[in-house]
Amino acid sequence: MDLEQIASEITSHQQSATEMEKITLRYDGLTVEDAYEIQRLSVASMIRPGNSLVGWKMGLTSKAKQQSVGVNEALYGRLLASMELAQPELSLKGLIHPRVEPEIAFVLKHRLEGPRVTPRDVWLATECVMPAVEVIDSRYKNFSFTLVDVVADNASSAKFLVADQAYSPYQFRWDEVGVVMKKNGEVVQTGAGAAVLGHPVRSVVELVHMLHRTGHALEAGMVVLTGAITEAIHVYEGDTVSVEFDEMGEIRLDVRP
Ligand code: OOG
Ligand code: MG
Repeated sequence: MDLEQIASEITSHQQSATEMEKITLRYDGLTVEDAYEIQRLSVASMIRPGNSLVGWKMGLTSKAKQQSVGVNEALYGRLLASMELAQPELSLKGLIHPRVEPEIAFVLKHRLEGPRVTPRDVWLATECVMPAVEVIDSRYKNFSFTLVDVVADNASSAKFLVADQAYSPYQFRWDEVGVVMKKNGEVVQTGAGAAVLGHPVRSVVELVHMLHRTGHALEAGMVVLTGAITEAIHVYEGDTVSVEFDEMGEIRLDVRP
């Protein structure tokens, strides 16, 4: 199978914001390893000066998310500089059917790599922890996919926004941090950090282990989105989403045409 060919097909759908059929309907026998290679090739083709790899995201680390998409395994994706929102405004240009989800982000000060990293290693390597929201946007019709499809599509990565304020890793119990997501003033989702593999630090541990299998590592300065705490909600033009993180204020996102 020509993984390069599949990767360039997916890249073009990501760049033109057009839906596609699941690749698993058209290519038989693709493995999860193939899918990660497709993801690597596709994202590599978008890297250029000014659009570097700035971090990684974990996904499907909570039961709520796994159930809503019908995939029972965690996965990871790559974050490029161009995905980071500079302002709390989301333009629908370049997106298909975006959804917003609350996340906790880790920012690293040291490299992390290897098959036996522990939460302790993660704390030693973490500069700060920050509230964040991710905007996901599957390129597949109806946001419907298998694990192989979604991994190849860079884990539905589209945009992300990290809060202005950073916190010491030790300032809060990140598993006990409560989150309330509102859309146009109405509560639409609630959750707590523990929804993410029991504790968001576990998500970073798992990411390092998964990356090790393909010889990758987390570099100093990188951001890690640890995975949605609640289900993701669809957003449309004119919506305002606010996510309140206990004792850390809120992140607001205005959805524009
Ligand atoms: C896959 C990406 C999931 C998360 O935080 O769980 C994800 C999807 O739901 O489209 O980003
Ligand atoms: Mg996410």
